[in-house]
Amino acid sequence: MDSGGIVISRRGFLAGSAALGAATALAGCTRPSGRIRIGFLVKQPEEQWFQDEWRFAGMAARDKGFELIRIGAEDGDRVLAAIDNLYAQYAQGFVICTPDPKLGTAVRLRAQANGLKLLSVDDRLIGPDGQPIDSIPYVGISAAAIGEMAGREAMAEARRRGWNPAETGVLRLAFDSLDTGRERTEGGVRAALQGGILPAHIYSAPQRTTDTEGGFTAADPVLTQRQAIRRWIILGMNDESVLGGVRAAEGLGLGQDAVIGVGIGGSGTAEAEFSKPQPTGFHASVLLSPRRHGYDTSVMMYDWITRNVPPPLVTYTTGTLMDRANFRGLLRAEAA
Ligand code: FCA
Repeated sequence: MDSGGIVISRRGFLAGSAALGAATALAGCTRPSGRIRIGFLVKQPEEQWFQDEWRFAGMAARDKGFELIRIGAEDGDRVLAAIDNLYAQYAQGFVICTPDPKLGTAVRLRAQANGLKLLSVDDRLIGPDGQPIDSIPYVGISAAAIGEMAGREAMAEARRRGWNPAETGVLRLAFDSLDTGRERTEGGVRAALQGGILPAHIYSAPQRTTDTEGGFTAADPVLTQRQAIRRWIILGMNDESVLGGVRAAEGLGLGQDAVIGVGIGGSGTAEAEFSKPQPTGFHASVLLSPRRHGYDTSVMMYDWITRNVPPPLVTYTTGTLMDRANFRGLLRAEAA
């Protein structure tokens, strides 16, 4: 790990190289402006959830008067380069949803070497032993409870439709390398089993990516192989994954009346689906709070930097069931 002396000489080096372009821009350790700068790194900047997190972080920046530096970092190299960059831009801390939890130690060391405070959101950073790094504050969803909520709603809808659980299959779009992903879908499966689905009718489809394409590509071969099952519940770690499964089912002739997909997220992906004039197999979602994950995390970081109040080590957030009937009201309330 870098010593304090090395950190100072890094600042001197950076100031020196910047001075080639702008002689007076940076001088030693003084900041070009007195404003607080906070980075917000996300793993999938094109996903609606992360756009929403950034939007709410931007509101916090406006309310508190700090500068927000938004960075999309889709792999480890970019994360580490981004942390160096934040240092070069005189940021004092950052919030991160990592592209890979296994970067935990590297991210922690790089933040420390650059004197940056670090808070992780959504996906928890893990250490070499595979366990969460407890010393890094984390804000994430109550994954198991929210997954169970999705599974319970799917079973309730199956009952409303008069489906026989013994003839219903559950497609679990699985991204088990991510703890929050595994806990969500395992929770969903638990609720399905409690509702009478046969253990032999739980089919896991491993995803390579957690976007709609990843969900589609994982679901398609499993549904193709199991054409004897004509009624499906589709669960996954987020709306995009479940939507991919729903689209794959449609491609095999399994439409709204044969599919009950319940996602997790509730942002633009679910909203677009619920806004269609005809219902699809994407039945419901659990609405998460991008305000709590974007606004509140940024304010926690701001308070840590300006008042030396460290965030709680772990914060779990809840979700609300959202469907075609209530989505407009719920989204209005979240945006207010
Ligand atoms: C993870 C998922 C996102 C979102 C977030 C809360 O990062 O990849 O889709 O569900 O947790």
